[in-house]
Amino acid sequence: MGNARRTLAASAASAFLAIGALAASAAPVAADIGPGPSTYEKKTGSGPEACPEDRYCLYDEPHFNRAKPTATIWVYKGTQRNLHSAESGAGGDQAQSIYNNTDDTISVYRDWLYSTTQCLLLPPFSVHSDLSMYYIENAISSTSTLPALQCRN
Ligand SMILES: [Ca+2]
Repeated sequence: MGNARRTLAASAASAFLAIGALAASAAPVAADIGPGPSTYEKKTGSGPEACPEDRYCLYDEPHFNRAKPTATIWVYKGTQRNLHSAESGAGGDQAQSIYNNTDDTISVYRDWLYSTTQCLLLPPFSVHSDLSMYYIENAISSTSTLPALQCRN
């Protein structure tokens, strides 16, 4: 009898712990302390106005595809560790201009996984209309919004 009651109490306690763990994992903790979800979409168009609010955009051509309005725009949110991957829309080594239409600072890197061989900083709501000025045209391979991964050069 005593044993049965103890077993019951123990399983009740572990059930309580399981519910507690479930509740903790469902809470939106990552949104508060982390970078938030990373997303991408691909479109065609030209001009900074083609870049949606709260996104940063990599344009296939200089000056935001001005001379070629049917060219691609890669539209990103958050950190992209490898722009060459399918999850990032295979936007690596393509961009010739960028518009940061977010209130975050964006770092763009020549190599994937935020390698610091060459890194270019985009403050909130800033542009680089011709990346050849920095010799990084058609060469960007990762991006980050994380302060810990910001450009150090
Ligand atoms: Ca290009």
